[in-house]
Amino acid sequence: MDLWITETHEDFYRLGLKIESILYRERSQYQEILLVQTKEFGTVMLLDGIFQTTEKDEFFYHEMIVHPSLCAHPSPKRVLIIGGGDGGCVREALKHHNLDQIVHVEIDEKVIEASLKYLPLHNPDPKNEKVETRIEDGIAFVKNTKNKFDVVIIDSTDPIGPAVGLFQYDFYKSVYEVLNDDGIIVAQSESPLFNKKIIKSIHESLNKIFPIVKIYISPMPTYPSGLWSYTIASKNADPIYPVRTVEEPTKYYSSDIHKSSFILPNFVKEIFS
Ligand code: AG3
Repeated sequence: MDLWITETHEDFYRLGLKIESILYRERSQYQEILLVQTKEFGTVMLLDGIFQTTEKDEFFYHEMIVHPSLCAHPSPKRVLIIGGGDGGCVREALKHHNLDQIVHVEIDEKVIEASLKYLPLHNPDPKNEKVETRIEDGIAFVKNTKNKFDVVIIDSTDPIGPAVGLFQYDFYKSVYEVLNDDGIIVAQSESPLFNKKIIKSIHESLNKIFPIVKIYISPMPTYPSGLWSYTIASKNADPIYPVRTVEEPTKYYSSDIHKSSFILPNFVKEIFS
């Protein structure tokens, strides 16, 4: 008998992977956490039935949400990562050796626990002393912290439930306040084919706050439509230009990919017209 795990997008699109076993299934205070073993995609994590990460294709997403901001910033030292309890963004950020500190704020402790156990690829060095992990609501954290950051990375789930606030003006405004003068924020911003309204609204909110707002794209096979977007806003440097490189190997990101990911097909440009 074949067993498949699927994510259904609205009522017209379904993504599925054949599974070999269920590794972990638990309802936390916030969501249903499911980790499954698949044949081709390795370990896969879903939250409330939505694909979050797979061992096979996570590098597209994690490299592309992390490196453009860090390579466009002239000298990033302190990074804040909100969400991303699987650890993939932290792993990529640690490839920038000149960072002094990475503060990782995740609301759901159970996601971190399950990922440390079943997704070691995402968490090669969970004890790294540069990383401070906090189990906390990211929105409350940016509102209350006295610390400043050079880059803020929002690795959120889709804008449903507790993540809704991470897509709103008030939150971006608080992020602006915690960013230093050259600060850059980047957020995963959903599918350019299926989520035009969300992308437009993120862009409009950030545009009211930051002088420079851009969108870039990359493939992402296990997210709806297979094409993903990231919205990046900067206080100073134009994020389309890499001014630094990553100190460790990457599978998708390079300086050329950085530049090319900001070159948009017409149907994406039209979202903003
Ligand atoms: N963050 C979730 C991206 C959104 C995926 N959406 C979807 N499949 N409908 C991913 C967490 C990875 N660190």
